Amino acid sequence: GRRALHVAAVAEAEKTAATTRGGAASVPAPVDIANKLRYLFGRNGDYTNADAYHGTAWSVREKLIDSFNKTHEHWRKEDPKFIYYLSAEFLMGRSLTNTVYNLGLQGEYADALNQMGYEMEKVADAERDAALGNGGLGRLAACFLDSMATLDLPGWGYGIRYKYGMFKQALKNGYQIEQPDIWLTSGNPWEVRRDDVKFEVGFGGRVERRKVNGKEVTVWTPSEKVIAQAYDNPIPGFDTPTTSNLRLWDAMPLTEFDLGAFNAGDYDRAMLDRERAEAISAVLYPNDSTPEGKELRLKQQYFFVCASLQDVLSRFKAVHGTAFESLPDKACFQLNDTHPTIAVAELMRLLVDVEGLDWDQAWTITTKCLNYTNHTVMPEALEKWPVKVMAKMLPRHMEIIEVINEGWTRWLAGHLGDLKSEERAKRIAAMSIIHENPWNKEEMLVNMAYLAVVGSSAVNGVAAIHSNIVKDEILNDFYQIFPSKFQNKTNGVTPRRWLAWCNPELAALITDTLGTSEWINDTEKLAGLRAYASDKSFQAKWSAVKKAKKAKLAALIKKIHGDDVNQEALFDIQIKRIHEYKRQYLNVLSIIWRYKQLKKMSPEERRKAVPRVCVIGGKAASAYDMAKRIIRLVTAVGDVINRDPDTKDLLRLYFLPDYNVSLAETIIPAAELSQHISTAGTEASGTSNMKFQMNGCLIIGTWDGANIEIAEETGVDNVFVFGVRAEEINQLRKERKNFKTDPRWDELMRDIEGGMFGDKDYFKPLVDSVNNMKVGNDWFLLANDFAAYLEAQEEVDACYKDQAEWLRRSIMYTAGSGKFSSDRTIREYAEDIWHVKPSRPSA
Ligand code: F58
Repeated sequence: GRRALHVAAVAEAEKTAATTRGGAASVPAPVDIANKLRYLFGRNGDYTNADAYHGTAWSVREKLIDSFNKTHEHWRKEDPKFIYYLSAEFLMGRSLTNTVYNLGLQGEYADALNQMGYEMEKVADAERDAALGNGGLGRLAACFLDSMATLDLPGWGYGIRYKYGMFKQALKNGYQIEQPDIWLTSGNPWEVRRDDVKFEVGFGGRVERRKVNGKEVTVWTPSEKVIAQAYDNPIPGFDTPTTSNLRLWDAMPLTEFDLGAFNAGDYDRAMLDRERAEAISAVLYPNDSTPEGKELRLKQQYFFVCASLQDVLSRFKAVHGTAFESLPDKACFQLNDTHPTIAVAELMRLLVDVEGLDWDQAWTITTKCLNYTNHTVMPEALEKWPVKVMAKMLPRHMEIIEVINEGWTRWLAGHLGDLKSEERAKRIAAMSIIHENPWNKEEMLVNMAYLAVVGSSAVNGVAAIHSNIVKDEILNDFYQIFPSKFQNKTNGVTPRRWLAWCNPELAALITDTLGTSEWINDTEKLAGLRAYASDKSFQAKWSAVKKAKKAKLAALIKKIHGDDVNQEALFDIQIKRIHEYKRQYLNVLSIIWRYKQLKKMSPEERRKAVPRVCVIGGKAASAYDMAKRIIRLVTAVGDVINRDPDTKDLLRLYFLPDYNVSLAETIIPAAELSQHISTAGTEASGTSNMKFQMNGCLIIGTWDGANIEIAEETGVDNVFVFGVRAEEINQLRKERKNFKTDPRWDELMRDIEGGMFGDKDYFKPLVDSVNNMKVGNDWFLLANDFAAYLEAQEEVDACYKDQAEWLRRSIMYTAGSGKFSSDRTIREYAEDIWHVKPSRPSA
């Protein structure tokens, strides 16, 4: 069996000494894998796929570290300007496949595993996702790291090494249940603990003024201190010797163990410090777009920002001493949303209190070094911390923010000097970083977005429409004062993970057709596919790849739900966090409508209908009640229609639990239609829309986020666009009470309320949320877009019946996806905001 094969393979491989990318002769991969299993895990043959994964990963790790070391030796010598991407989330997913492909070791390791009797794909499947993020924002950070390394840009990510990442979602009787994500138990081959890189991080305590050598200094004495321990996660670029770094911080107690308390018999107290410290990096907050105002979250934010800034300053000082005026020439920080915004106050504290710079000099440096990206228009997601909480946890930072705000409002008073005093006071109050809680006049809040804008050189949104909303609405007051601070940087995704590696069949076809694989890091070359969009023989090959990917998704559905699905059906997908503004509910309503139409049809009419397999996936924040009801509606509707003998050949609906990066890598290549149907003006950008586009998946969507730019690049007529425009939303919301709903809509509401899918009482709030127009409900305007959506769905069916046209469009999508590589996005950040230049080590 496997064992004999394995022994033979090792013997064979030992005879032929291979060389690897490092250039140095090294042990052949099968031998190395076996050695890793033998000496790290005490195993000797007869491995499971999971064993084979660990052996392979620990072998690949060494090549990665060689590349990492070379890169950093080079950067140390060159001392280029660095970009530090500060983010509370990095949604990395799996690393094995990405690493071997990016390092060009795919063939070598696939062969090695084959010789040993294993298949790379199955082995790779044994890896657990690193799910240190919620959704789009976290995955964007991961794509950015891939592009930064691929473009040889000196840059690191900085974040938190959560012990538990995004919760695992399971279904129980069709309801979401959350399970902890225990991802580190079998060890993590993709990280290196840096025992020499640790920093103290303090909380609470008191602030005093002291005279030192005749100069007044501020001394903060925290009441609680923890250690931030660095873990490095090497990030391999593609087709370059560059391997950069994601440095994540783990929280540890200052003293391992309170021996005094332990000896006195108080074991619990002895453990207390450890628990308190470890709590900081214990778990990722599983909210999307509605952050919880919990103190622990602020603690997490300060924890990683404080450690990261100390780390950067200590490296800066090792080379440049205290010449801090040149810090902005050597370092800049991108704040991924407001989560790391405490960096404004922390950099001021480090420069003024610790390094002794005067305030104005420190402020000039700070504002030159920081930049801020906004990812949301949801007002509830714009972070505000109660002054009380901040003052208790970070007393010195609260003082610093007060001083910043005094300076800012004073400056504003001068700047707005021409206004009448009443108007001026109003404008200043509206822009004050510290302001009253509008819902509770007793409480004062620190507005983190305002602090980020005032403390940064550049502020950007993540798609053209979103950046305009940031300028014209969310931060309009600030835009009027600093118009040139505001920019757009349309998101992108890495074409490595999201096309080349997750869809190697399509990648091979593209490379064959274009006669080059250069499109993998120059996606504009994909435009060359336009010439083949109507070519019959190319369409046939294109369609064969899609079919093969659909078969894989069908197998997954079979594994999860036990059902065989019609692989000739249109595969219709909506995968993303569950949120009212993303309107999965609208999708379900149209599925119910389709079901009802099919039920009414004669057998002959049914023969003409386009069969569909609909898939919905996504997690609901644990406290987001309405989102959980939406999931239950999906599963309940699926339970009815998937079993109905009249319709089950023509329509299916499956909820795929535990949607994550790896699942996306299987689903996206198989998708023929994907849904991006947020209320216009609410989805900042979306990034899965770009991944679907790259994989030749047609889009049904609203005129929102990056959908707009995708339509422009693909040809607007190739996209199923429907619904009201962002400019109309405010007016439509005002007219809500008089809105006359479509009779089909009313019918569906009655169906759900009447118990057509069971669980009447549980669905009641869902019906009320969109159907009580008198009280101004349906905030996300599902009813307004309902008819147009059904019409767009009919266009989809008509188009699918014309396979030549469908395939032409599909090819046009991939051909038009060049703009949405995160390489393009990162190049724009590097040129317009960071002013960081490539620095490539020699091979
Ligand atoms: C997402 N935001 C946007 N937030 O919704 C999406 O349109 C955009 O494409 C993406 O960012 C990247 O720019 C998002 O994912 C979060 O997950 C936050 C996590 C922490 C709490 C607040 C929401």
